[in-house]
Amino acid sequence: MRENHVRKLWGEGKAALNGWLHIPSTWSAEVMANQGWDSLTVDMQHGMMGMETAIQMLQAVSTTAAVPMARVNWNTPGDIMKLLDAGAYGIVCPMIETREECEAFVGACRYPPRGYRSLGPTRARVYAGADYAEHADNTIITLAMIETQEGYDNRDEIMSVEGLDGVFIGIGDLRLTMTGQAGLDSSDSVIDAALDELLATAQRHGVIAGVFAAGPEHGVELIRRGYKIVSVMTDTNILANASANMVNAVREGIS
Ligand code: 3PY
Ligand code: MG
Repeated sequence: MRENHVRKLWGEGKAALNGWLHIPSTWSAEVMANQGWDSLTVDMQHGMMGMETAIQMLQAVSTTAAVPMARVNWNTPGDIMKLLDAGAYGIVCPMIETREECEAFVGACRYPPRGYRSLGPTRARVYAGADYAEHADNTIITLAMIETQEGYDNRDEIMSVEGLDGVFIGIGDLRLTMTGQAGLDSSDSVIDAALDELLATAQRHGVIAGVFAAGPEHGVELIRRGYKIVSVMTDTNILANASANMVNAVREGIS
């Protein structure tokens, strides 16, 4: 079975730089995939794509070495299994708040006897190899998002679920539920303390911790602190910022 490069990086003690795809386009996914990201996540929760476009974007990403991953829009086993069958090498599941929810998520990603995933890796075995079903449980990455006060309070129970590879912290939702404030503010001391505590809990349970960082400097800082999969901005933000900078540069030049 094709190796999961993100797992390889973790085995070497390194962090993966993960890009985040919101634009419903195989072309923008392919362009992003050619920029050196270790992995790319098709975000079906806040991205603009539906299932068929998401599957085609996974195909576009897998024309490169970037690891194709997906965030589902909720903890729904049918969608998780379809994305895995389509070749997603990792699933990020939002809003995990309890041990039971985490067990249901991880179980959907693992074949019996470890879980209850149905057998039928239609595209996955083309992308990964004929021995996919034999090795999938040890290759596919499961990342449960802790991003609410309740998830935070239940962090120990969530992180001790058998077969969970890691947690992924959604700073936006965590900040909203902890402080009532919207936005990813890297200087928020409540969230900064929570990020330290979540990382320490993950290290105690032997699972990795990932995070959606507020910006490049915050991403660097979190990787230095020990976060092992870090997303910085989305394809939409990157396009908007680069475009605005270019327009402003030309306008300033002619003013
Ligand atoms: C959050 O910040 O809440 C996320 O889910 C990142 O996309
Ligand atoms: Mg979120």
